[in-house]
Amino acid sequence: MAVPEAIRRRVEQLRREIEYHNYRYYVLDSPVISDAEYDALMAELRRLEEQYPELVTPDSPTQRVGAPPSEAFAPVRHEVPMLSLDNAFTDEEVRAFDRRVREHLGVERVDYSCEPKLDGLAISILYENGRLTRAATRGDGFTGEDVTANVRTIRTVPLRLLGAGWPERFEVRGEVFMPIEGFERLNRWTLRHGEKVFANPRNAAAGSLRQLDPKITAQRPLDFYAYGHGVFPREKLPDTHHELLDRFLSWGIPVSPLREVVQGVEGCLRYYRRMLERRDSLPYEADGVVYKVNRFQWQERLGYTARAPRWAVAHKFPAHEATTVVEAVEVQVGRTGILTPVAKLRPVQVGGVTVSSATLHNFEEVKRKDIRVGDTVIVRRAGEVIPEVVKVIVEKRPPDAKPVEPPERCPVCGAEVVADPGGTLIRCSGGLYCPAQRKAAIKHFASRRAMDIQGLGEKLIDQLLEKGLVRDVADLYHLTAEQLARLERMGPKSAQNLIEALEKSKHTTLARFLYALGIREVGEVTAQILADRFGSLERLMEADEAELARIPGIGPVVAKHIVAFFRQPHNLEVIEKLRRAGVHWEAEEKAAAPKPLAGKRFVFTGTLSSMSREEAKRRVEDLGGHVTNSVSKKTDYVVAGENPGSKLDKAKQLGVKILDEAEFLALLRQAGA
Ligand code: D41
Repeated sequence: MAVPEAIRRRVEQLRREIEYHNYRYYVLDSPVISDAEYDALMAELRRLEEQYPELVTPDSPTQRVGAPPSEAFAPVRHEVPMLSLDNAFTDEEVRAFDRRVREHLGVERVDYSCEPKLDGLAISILYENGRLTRAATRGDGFTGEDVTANVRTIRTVPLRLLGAGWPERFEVRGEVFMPIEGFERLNRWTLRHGEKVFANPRNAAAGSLRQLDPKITAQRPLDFYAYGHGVFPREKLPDTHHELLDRFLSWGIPVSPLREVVQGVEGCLRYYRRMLERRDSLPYEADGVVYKVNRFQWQERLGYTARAPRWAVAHKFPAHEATTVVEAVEVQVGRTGILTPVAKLRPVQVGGVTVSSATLHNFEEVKRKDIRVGDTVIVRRAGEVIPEVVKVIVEKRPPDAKPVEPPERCPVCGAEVVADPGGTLIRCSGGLYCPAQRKAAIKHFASRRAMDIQGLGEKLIDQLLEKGLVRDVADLYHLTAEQLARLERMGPKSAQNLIEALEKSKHTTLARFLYALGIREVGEVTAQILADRFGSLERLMEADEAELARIPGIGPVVAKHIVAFFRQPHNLEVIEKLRRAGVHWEAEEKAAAPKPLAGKRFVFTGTLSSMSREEAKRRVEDLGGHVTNSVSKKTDYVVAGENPGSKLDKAKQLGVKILDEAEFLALLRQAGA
């Protein structure tokens, strides 16, 4: 059957596109599409070539393992080719892989060795008589580049092996990668020194390893995990992949601490789900997990296709990056007046979530990345952070793309825009006269951890401000059920509920009240420290900068903001109005009780067997401590119960003190609860 002309043309077009993207990625280190889009192009080409084998040519991108090596480093011919890995994107594809493996071997069940798939670059390291003698990149799988001098600078890669029993001559294969923290530090540095920032840790690792001056590589925070072998005498191999990795470790070669042997495909899929959950708290980027038939004998029976082993597959996580178009840039006014540019995007799926806007952080960032309206951009959503624009694909810029200028006046109230003393930020000078700031202030005041006014949402606040029913937070307490019932989407019942919620919120604590006021830099924990220290609002309002700055955990900047806040006549008026409306808190007796956990920040993860999460939270708070939801460098303790989640990983990563349930109970007892 003749191949339709349209198919012929499409195949040619796919090849040309893929070749171009290979060049952008491998030679220029500057891709213009995301990995997921590249994978999709390759998958389409492979599918068409499978359907019409007569179209396959030796120079098709599907017929080679990677990209050509570049000229700068001496070429190294791999004695054992460095194959690539097949990808699976769905559970179904993984099940099909497992089925093929079992049918080929004629067995019921296979044990797989699983490990995270690090997003770095593959290298092969040769050890001779226990010494590192050569290291090479993967290149096109057959010929790589000699990067020995650079790999020698990676501190975790042993130059001499430990222990005993290693073969006289063998190769370790693994991934060189850059941990996220080091990547961010590196980018802050390159930014300050006016150098090019790296789009992601993978590019940073590749760029660092391919430095012509190893002194530069030595300053880069590179790390390495081994995941396999190249040259290796058959008779010295253990029975399984997992045992080989254990041996590597005993010789001082780092391997992933998350590697695991599982039974059958269901074990693989469970491993995948666990790793996907932990993905965001890992100290490095992982773009999936890899399953390998554990038994070497079985690996040998399965063998290889032209491209990849039949005994291994990479199960990819949803992509972190996608390309889309910037349709507009809006300016948001925050509670403290900071103007933040936000890109409105043509909606796109990123990592399993639809993304339609991305923060641009500040106008300096917009200028640095040269983001214009109409540009095609790569967006990225990693970890728990807000989506970001990584870079512009300048090649796709339409002629009428519009540059983004920082506004000279606040887009909401028209007040003059002033530069923040820090430099990068700009701020609306309208203060509480700016409706946007007023709205944000009211929203903050009503929020759950502040005055906790249930039912007072953003839409309602909009209406109250528009109709002039509320100008400041104190006006909330003068609203009547009749006024509320007349608003859109409100009936007599919800109006009455809101009045009751307002009434209930009047009874609060000094810490919550201070937090609700929205003083700059005074978050929940600082508010608690102030409440504990001063016991009353009056005492706090009398304190001067020096006294405040002496308090542990406060500092001079916060002290300045507190004093400035209480000097504003408008703020004093609002506070007075709030108290007249009946806002009150437990007085000083309780504040005077001892607070042995004052200022300490706790995070809970997992289930406690002796008490509920609420109970634990209350007991910590009664002792002056504070409970937050996410782990940061400021966290003092992470309490881990049964089945802890990713917060535990994060705590380990940041070196935060971890308490098990018994230790937590001991701490409470010691503190006198
Ligand atoms: O973490 C990785 N990126 C990783 C890559 C891994 N954990 N295991 C891998 N295993 C292999 C085989 C099965 C061929 C030994 C790999 C790769 N290959 C690989 N990385 C780049 C190309 C191939």
